[in-house]
Amino acid sequence: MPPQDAFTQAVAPALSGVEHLKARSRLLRGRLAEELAEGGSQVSEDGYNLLKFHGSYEQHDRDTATALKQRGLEKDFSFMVRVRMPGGRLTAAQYLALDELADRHGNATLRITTRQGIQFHGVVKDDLKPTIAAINETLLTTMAACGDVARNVMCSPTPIRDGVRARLDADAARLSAALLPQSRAYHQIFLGDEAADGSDESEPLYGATYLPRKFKIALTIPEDNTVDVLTNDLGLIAIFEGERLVGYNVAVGGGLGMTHNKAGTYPRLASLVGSVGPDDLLAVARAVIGVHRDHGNRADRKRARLKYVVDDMGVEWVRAEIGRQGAPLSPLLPMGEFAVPDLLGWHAQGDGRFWLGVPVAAGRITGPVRRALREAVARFGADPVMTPQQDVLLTNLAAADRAPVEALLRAHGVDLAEALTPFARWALACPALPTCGLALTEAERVQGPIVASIEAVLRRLGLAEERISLRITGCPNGCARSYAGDIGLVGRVPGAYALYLGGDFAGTRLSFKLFERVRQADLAATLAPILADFAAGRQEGEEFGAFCTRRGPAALAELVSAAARSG
Ligand code: SRM
Ligand code: SF4
Repeated sequence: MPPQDAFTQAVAPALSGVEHLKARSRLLRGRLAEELAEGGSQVSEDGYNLLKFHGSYEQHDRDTATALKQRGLEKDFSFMVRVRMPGGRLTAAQYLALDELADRHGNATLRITTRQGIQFHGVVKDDLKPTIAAINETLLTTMAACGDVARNVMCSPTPIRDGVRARLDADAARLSAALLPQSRAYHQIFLGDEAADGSDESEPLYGATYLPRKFKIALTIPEDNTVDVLTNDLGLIAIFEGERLVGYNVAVGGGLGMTHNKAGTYPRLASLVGSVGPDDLLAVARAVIGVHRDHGNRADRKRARLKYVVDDMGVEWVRAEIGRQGAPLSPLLPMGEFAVPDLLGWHAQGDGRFWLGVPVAAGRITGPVRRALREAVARFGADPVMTPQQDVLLTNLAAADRAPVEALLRAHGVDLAEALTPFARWALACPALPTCGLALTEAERVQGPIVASIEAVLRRLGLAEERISLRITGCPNGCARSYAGDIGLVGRVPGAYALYLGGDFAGTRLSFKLFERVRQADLAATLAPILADFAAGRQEGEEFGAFCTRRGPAALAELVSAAARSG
């Protein structure tokens, strides 16, 4: 934190409770070790907030909460545990270990996250330490997977074996390692390192109160914006000439979370502010983190993300401040347009081996899909990569393995990419109910029926092969990046969604809200006249999001009203 004089201290708004907690936590320790050793199924509020920094959230099963309360019983508490794994990469052995852990301590599912992580749900309090210790034994960590720090670093998942991807992978791993907190609290609390008592520790980058809020980084190349780079606090776009890295274009201040009816909270795409050279990656990441650390709002957590600093202080100021923080920016490097490749199905890696992209509905690896993936990874040694589209790529497969891998997946009844319409392939949904404490509506559990109802309209209109992205979230926080796709459904009240349209497939334009509340049962009928107008009146090569933006909200709303009047 910058030094504060008496005047700024007197007029500065009160720090939020979480700021006080971090300050007195002895670098993320608090009473967590004691609380985890005590009985019961929950942790205290302080414990809840500190646990996030170690990669876990206390949750309860919202399906059973009311019935349990009526019977005078405690809610069904458990913990979500999130694995930090830059670029979504796992070895076959790591995947199998995580899969086994899902049975031993979780709810027998693995959940691929929209940031290429893996989550366990349903871990009871007594199992939290053994779960985290077991994850560490696989050489993965949950440290800083959540909390007011730099989270899992996203990276282009495309497993092409060339110098470009090798450099990106190495950069993502380097960034992730360099930005971990230095506190050994995690080792003391979860890994039994008694010597790590904090007496000789400091946090040179974050400081004792860490960041005002979460901080997200994605690294990619323009040809692969599957990571939605501009929705991150810091987007790094590597520019190559052939396989020679020229430098990184730097985008700051992306973020999607907002609160219904809270003015001054909104989604924002990151602003491109300049570039740095090939050796300045860590310096620029530390500098942008420094801007957030020193200037982010520590009084109101709903306005604490870096995006609000960028808007409140202005892009020019932020650019200069990044320089003052140690990473002077050069002008932007020329770059091509963003594109989003389709990674599902079979692809050559470029080294004589192949990957198979397997669709996983809403990222939930469960039932037959889970059994099939486990068997394919165990028998063929495929190293899995988690994608930002919540799918899994089975990589490093030999040509001779292609037919047996496919046969194995089919034998388990897994739908391969070609069995799905583009609409189903590109749909995302956040977990929402029953685990997410913030969910206002369902998301993951209604993805299937919502996709099916809109698919029927697309088929009728001859649009079944059209690439249109659908993103469903159970609240306005935007965990499935609902404001950055063609169609966004944002949970409003139980059974009803705000409808957003007009984002683009490449991730360069946010959508606009067309309707405040549409009942789930009415979604397909509401979209039908708009899709019909698109089918009839689109311009050459125009995508659905671009069409919606060109027509504008008033004209689209009128189409829906006219259809209602006539029908
Ligand atoms: Fe998220 C909070 C799940 C990606 C914005 N998010 C949550 C919590 C932890 C709920 C809570 O605070 O109690 C959710 C846990 C649900 C559960 O049962 O598991 C949750 N977020 C997820 C995941 C699992 C969704 C998914 O479908 O995969 C994603 C985990 C990513 C990871 O591996 O780290 C996830 N969350 C995102 C994204 C997308 C992204 O980063 O690419 C966003 C929008 C981008 C952004 O950060 O603005 C996102 N999550 C939020 C927010 C809003 C933050 C804000 O600035 O207002 C919250 C609420 C909060 O932080 O207070 C939130
Ligand atoms: Fe929960 Fe809302 Fe995020 Fe969905 S978008 S996981 S409901 S916080």
